[in-house]
Amino acid sequence: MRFSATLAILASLATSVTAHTLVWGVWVNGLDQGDGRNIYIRSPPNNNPVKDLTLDAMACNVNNRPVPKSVPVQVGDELTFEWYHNTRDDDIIAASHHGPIAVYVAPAASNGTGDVWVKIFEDAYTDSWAVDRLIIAHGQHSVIVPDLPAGDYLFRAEIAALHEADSLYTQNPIRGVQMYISCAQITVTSHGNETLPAGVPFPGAYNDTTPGIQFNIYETPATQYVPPGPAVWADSEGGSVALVGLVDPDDSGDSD
Ligand SMILES: *[C@@H]1O[C@H](CO)[C@@H](O)[C@H](O)[C@H]1NC(C)=O
Ligand SMILES: *[C@@H]1O[C@H](CO)[C@@H](O)[C@H](O)[C@H]1NC(C)=O
Ligand SMILES: *[C@@H]1O[C@H](CO)[C@@H](O)[C@H](O)[C@H]1NC(C)=O
Ligand SMILES: [Cu+2]
Repeated sequence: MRFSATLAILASLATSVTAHTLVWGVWVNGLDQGDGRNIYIRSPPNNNPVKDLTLDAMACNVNNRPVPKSVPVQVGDELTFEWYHNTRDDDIIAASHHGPIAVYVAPAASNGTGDVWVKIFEDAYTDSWAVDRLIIAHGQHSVIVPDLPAGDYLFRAEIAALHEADSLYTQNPIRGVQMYISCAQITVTSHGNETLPAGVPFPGAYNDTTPGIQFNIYETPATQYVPPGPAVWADSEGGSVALVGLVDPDDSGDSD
């Protein structure tokens, strides 16, 4: 047991340098919305994780600035994020990077600053880790657009990779949970009737003592894992970690 746990840790170390992930774009109701990088995704310059939980990058990664477009959706639409590793529709993320996936939403006017982030989706472990199923799903996971007032929003997808989360970054900066964060600019064009409640701040919502930040996936049963952050907003409409559409091979050769 101890021996295999050590092997697993070594394996995770061997792959952790390169096998990161980032978002290529989104789909709406199963329709590919095209390459979103630096267009409607506030893309970081590379696929590295955020590990210091106190950084501004906890909101929308390291390159949080307005990008030219915003993807129109209506309340009830299925909005799908598509992650990739180096090239679209590749191995997505290292298989070692087990962990939960969450989606938050905030008004775009906030720029992600303040108590604005409302959790609308969470999937941690159900028979397997959400990330394991993300790999099978070609990097795709979805939310149903909640009943929001018309307007501009940031939809923030978050993967917490736990392969080195037995340590805290503040105690050992070469280890610690790896946060993969991507903000998409989304415009809700229909007129919902709910009011978005107050949310949590990023940075701020997660710290070293937040449940789910320090966790040893090699020794503690995954069923005991509690993902970080607030409860999912009661008026959210759910989502899934599942394939919604196969990438057209003509569009998949693009690398970054
Ligand atoms: C948005 O927030 C980022 C930090 O996450 C900051 O660097 C940037 O200047 C802000 N932009 C605006 C327009 O407030
Ligand atoms: C909001 O309420 C109006 C009036 O009751 C209704 O027509 C509309 O369908 C509602 N919008 C949604 C998204 O439920
Ligand atoms: C850390 O986060 C938890 C919520 O997970 C919060 O209750 C606690 O006050 C935070 N601690 C600090 C020092 O901010
Ligand atoms: Cu990685």
